[in-house]
Amino acid sequence: MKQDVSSLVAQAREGRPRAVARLISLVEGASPQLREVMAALAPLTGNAYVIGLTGPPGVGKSTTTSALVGAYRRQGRRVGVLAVDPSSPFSGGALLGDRVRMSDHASDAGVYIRSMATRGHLGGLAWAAPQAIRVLDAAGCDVILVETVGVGQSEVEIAAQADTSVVLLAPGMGDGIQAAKAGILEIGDVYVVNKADRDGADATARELNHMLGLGEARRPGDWRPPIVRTVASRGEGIDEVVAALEKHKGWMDERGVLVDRRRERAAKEIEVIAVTALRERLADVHGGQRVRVLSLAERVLAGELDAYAAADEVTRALASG
Ligand SMILES: Nc1nc2c(ncn2[C@@H]2O[C@H](COP(=O)(O)OP(=O)(O)OP(=O)(O)O)[C@@H](O)[C@H]2O)c(=O)[nH]1
Ligand SMILES: [Mg+2]
Repeated sequence: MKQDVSSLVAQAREGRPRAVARLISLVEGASPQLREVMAALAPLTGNAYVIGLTGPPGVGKSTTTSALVGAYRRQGRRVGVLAVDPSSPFSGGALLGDRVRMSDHASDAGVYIRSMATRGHLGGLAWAAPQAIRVLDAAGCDVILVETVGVGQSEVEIAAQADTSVVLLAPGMGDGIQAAKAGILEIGDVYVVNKADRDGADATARELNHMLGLGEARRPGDWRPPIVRTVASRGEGIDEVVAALEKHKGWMDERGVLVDRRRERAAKEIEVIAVTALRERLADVHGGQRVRVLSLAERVLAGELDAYAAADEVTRALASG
């Protein structure tokens, strides 16, 4: 259904949850109106502080997110929550539990909560998440918390879209080595050892501290990710997490890192969109490009042309429209 984008955007600006929901649906479903939506949102974005939370299943991300929402609401800030599940083709289902954990905030007009799954076609969630973040940003959220389930490559990619990445671990999850394998030791700006009420939290924090130190070649003034212990289910340590986030934000502002990160992210986003568009043109079975590729393939098979030279012809043709 065609929607009046400018009126939706105006309503989202006023904080109307239904307008925000519609805009995110347009984004998630890769609607043909996406371009119009993004063009309308562009001048309204760039104000929100985006915090990513990632970590193994069940570690306490949603509980921590919910506690952080409470902390930021007490500061009077408007908060957006985006729960993304790269492994699920369905929006909602797997995240039902999160809704329950977030239900404390369900009636708060200063909080907007949304879950997303891998629906949109182009580049999946890694591509859709930043657009949804923009919607929440334009809608006036001061802080946006992005919870990503799991610690695989796509989660790491989504985490990279945050201004500050929080990596959560809990005792007894075979921590260190697994964390290193998943690449999350590179992306954390703040580490949280949750479930500190359980045995082994100290050992986990020690191991993490050791592993973080191993790759260390820091210069004076570089950021050293702090490790914060929490019992999220009781709200313990949450103020310390907020303090660590503020400190990281301050450090980024001071050193120009925030601007650098955002520029880098925008550059990646442009690349993904451009490459996706090119790939679609290349794969268009009815169009000339497919025919061209097949005829080049014949010549490669016949030994008349090497694959690199053939690829050069394709990129030249795509570039010239
Ligand atoms: N003992 C203890 N349990 C906790 C703590 N924090 C969360 N839990 C419990 O751990 C379970 C999982 O918490 P969630 O917040 O749903 O974890 P999650 O990381 O969001 O889980 P997924 O989204 O499924 O990956 C729930 O039963 C929580 O109540 C804690 O600090 N201590
Ligand atoms: Mg969760």
